[in-house]
Amino acid sequence: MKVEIGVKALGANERQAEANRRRLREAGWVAVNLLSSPGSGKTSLIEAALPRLEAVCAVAVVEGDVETARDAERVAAAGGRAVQIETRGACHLDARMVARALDELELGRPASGWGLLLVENVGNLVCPAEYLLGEELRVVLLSTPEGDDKVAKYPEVFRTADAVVLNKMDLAPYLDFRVERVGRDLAAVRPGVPVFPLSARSGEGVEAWLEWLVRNARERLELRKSAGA
Ligand SMILES: Nc1nc2c(ncn2[C@@H]2O[C@H](COP(=O)(O)OP(=O)(O)OP(=O)(O)O)[C@@H](O)[C@H]2O)c(=O)[nH]1
Ligand SMILES: [Mg+2]
Repeated sequence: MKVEIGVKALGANERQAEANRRRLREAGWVAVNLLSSPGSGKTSLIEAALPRLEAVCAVAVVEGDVETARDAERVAAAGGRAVQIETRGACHLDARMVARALDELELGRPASGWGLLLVENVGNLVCPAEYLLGEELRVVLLSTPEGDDKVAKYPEVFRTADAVVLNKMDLAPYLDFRVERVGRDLAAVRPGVPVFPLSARSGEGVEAWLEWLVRNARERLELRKSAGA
């Protein structure tokens, strides 16, 4: 019985996620789900990316946290447009929460032709993996202080990643984080996934990730347009 209820809830979430995706696509927006443990640097990466992205397309941000609007405030202070979802205990965002955030954002068709919606999930390497939000792309972050064994220990979230960011590379000289070990573990759970070592703090490596993000987001949008989906 428990299992059935769980399957039903996930089914309802998938339908809402598909509705979110359609709604976004019709307005010319592509959503990117950013997932990681608490403190890996999701908000820092958004802050670093904002000025560069805004030169290319429209950008809006949905912030997910258990409590506080601090991340949305950080994004707003960096000049971004952001809404905060407080899950009040839930360890992940779901598609309904994102639908409400979309109501609040009232995203219209951007003057630049298209827009990127960056969705920062609740910091957690397990629960968010199962819940589609309406995203076209998933980016999973892992930061050097967390250790290089996390892909092997928490494979599920990495199995769904379109790209993996290795953040806080500026700290790597002080830690025993082996990029090769992460690469080996990723080859087992998500062969071929692109990996971007970078530092949101220094900015080193951020450009390469942004180039990938913009190219892939545009491709997804074009693909769906031509498929009429
Ligand atoms: N040295 C270093 N510190 C970083 C880097 N990126 C983020 N930090 C620091 O790591 C801490 C957490 O960063 P956040 O961006 O808040 O992390 P987050 O993933 O958004 O955290 P939650 O929203 O709580 O899940 C902050 O003190 C950042 O300044 C980096 O590239 N290098
Ligand atoms: Mg954050």
